[in-house]
Amino acid sequence: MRHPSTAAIRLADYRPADFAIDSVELDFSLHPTKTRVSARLALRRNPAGDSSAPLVLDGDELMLLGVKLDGRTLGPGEYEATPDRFTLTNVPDAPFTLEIDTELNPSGNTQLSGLYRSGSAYCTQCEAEGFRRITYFLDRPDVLSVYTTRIEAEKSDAPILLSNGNPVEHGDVAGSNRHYALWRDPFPKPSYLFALVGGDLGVVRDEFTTMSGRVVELAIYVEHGKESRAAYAMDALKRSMRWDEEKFGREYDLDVFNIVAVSDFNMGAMENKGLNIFNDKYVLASPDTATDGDYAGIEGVIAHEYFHNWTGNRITCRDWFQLCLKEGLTVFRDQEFSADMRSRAVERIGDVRGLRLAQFPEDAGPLAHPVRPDVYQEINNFYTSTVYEKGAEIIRMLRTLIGEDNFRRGMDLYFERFDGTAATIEDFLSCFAASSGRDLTHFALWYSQAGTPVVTTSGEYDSAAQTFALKLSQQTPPTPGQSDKKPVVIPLALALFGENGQKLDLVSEDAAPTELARGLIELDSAERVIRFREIPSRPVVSLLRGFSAPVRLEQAPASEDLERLLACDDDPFNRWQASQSLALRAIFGRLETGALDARGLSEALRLLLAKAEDDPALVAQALSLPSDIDLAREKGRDVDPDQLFEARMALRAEIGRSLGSELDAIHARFSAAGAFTPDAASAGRRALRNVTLDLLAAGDAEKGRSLATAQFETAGNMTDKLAALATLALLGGHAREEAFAKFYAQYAGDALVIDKWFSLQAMIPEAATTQRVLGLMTHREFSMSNPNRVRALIGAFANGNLTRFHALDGSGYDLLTAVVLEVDPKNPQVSARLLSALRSWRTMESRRRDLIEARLKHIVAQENLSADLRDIATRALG
Ligand code: B3K
Ligand code: ZN
Repeated sequence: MRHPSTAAIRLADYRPADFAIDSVELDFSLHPTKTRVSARLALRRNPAGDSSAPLVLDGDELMLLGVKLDGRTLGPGEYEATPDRFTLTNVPDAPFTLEIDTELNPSGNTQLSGLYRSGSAYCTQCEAEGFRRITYFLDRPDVLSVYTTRIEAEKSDAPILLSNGNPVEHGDVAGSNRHYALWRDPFPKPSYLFALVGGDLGVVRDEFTTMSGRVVELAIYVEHGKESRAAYAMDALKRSMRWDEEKFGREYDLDVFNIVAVSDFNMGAMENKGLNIFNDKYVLASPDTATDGDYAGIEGVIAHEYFHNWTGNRITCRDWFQLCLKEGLTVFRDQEFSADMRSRAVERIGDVRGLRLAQFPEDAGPLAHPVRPDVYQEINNFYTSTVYEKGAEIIRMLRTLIGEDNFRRGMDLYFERFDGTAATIEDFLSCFAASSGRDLTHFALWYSQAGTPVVTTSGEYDSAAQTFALKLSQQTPPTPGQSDKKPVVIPLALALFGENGQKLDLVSEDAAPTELARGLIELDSAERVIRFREIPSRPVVSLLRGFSAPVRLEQAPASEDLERLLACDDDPFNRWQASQSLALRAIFGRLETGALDARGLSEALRLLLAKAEDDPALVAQALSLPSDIDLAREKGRDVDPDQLFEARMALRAEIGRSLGSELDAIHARFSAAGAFTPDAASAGRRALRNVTLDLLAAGDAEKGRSLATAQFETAGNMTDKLAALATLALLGGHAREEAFAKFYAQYAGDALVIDKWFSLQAMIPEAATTQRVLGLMTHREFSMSNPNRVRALIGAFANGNLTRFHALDGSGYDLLTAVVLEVDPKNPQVSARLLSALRSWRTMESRRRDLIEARLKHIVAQENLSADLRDIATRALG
């Protein structure tokens, strides 16, 4: 067990390392329980460091076998070594070599950090601080070294031996059943990008010719028998490589690019130089086993990890506070890639849905932190949607503010100036200040100030003067450690529409000509009023178009205005937003008055359905009503999930009933024909058909049951099959149980598909579900040691089933608490992540709040909690 660190790490305390490690030679002799690692480090004092400091290397649960300094074995008195630290006080002045031998037990490594086993394969995960679980090292991102890695293993056990960089040689070890492979990575890199894989794996190969004509050999390694499921990932990889050349001028730099899919992985994937290691969920897909969502996820994650080669690897982070330097930027890049590959509007809607679902609640609760935090206890807890998704929104705002050309020139400058270095947010911003000539000092506040700004707007029309005064104000609520907030720079994309839906020219003396010409208002103070002239009638305001800033918009447009926007706005994002705002209005209206008025929404959706062929995916998004999580977030306080659920179901049923015949027609007309293809257009048609099925079933359960059962039986792909099963899951009864049984019988043993089966059951909004989940925890395909299984069953229950998780008898909280405490000694990253399902507990109504508080206190009172879990539980209590 890792020792809970006591001291907080602060950005303000950063100082350069006292030593540089120019090269690292690693020699691994793989064995399930006794792997030997010899590390040979070429060290010298760092001129920027403290010239009298001892050499202190990081370790974590290490077992030292021996150490040599410049070839001489050191005696016990000449150094100090504990499992988590190696100290050498008498350091030579001249550059020196340290050889360190350690022994590891990969099979016993259940944290999945460092060198561990997934099935029979050996693999590594070193970000953020896993390399110190392999050997003693300056395990920090600003120590860049050139790595050479030799791996030796039993031939039959691990015929495949991979590491970073290019293959140098391989061969048999004379007089044994063993063989070896030698890899060399010429690009200096931090230790967190080190990777090694050994195992008996199947492979899919391809090649890519770069823009300068170099041929790169590509390979994706998967479990034997799953090779055909890697075809889509390979295709996505090649498209990513081409896109990065075309959009950012970035060419790949090694002779090979390898991807390995493993089934035990703490997160999605890892961008190790030249050897990406993936959760197999983000590699494996076939029409029978993967949904359209899975395909999109694979495309996005393959691209994300590939793009890290430049934004993360060639330019890395000076320290972990700068994590968003690589993550926010790379998310932005993968979002843009997906937008180019698919529908830009639908991609944007999906990204904003995700931001609001995960990041907004984080920013509004006790775990809120700036995109660049200034203090942490456990860095693993800062791989958050704030760092990733809000980090990406900052980049997007930057591009919006300075324009595409300046943005691209700023990126070019960034690569030119900082290639091969470990950089900071200041370094990054300086490039855009230079390319655009704009002072970005105020803009930089987005990185250091936490919380979601609230933008409040109101408008006043003066018919006599033909003017429209738009009043804008901003305010950011306090967050932990930051009570006083300053105004930030908010780019607000704006259009005004006239009576007949025509876009009005923006004429005003209160805004800069460029703001008016671009339809982009910059709100950088607490308040601003802009009086528009020559407005012939009261306009309809379309604000925050394309979601131009990660803010909450408080405005109270008349319902007719929203209906008009839904019909005529030329910004597809705001068309969709209007549908969601109307739905929220209907639901909250019902909560307040008991009556449901969904006429306006129904009529607007009816018009959309009539034009469904134009953009099925977008119409599907408009028909996807807000979830319970959306409602809880919008309510913000005294949340009672039962009430929200009831009102939401009432709206679904009403829409299903009133649009019955239109929905029926769409469901019939969009039925799948021909072979499955995963492209966005086909996926959009399936999405529309499946959301109509869901609404039809909400309006008429009997009809829904028969349509869903038929679709379940005949579906030719996983998207349609799973959508039918999800509909049946909500409808209940015998048909549901039969379908779950059939689904299991068909896919038993196919772990990624069985995860979907676990999740759907965990999300059934019925009282019996908690028992069902407890039962499934003993299912033979469930395992507390596999992160995907735990997330599929327990994560889905805690995050996707608000009524049952928040049951008033506390049974949902008890279930989560028990699982978190069971998982923690094995895998702290997973337990800490699971517990963050409780991060919005203060917004619950008082009875639930008390129940949760008691569980959090119970957790904090345990001895031997991991640092990860203790940090989350303590901060959650606040
Ligand atoms: N950089 C990794 C995340 C590592 C998480 C370590 N706890 C994956 C990614 O963002 O691409
Ligand atoms: Zn990343």
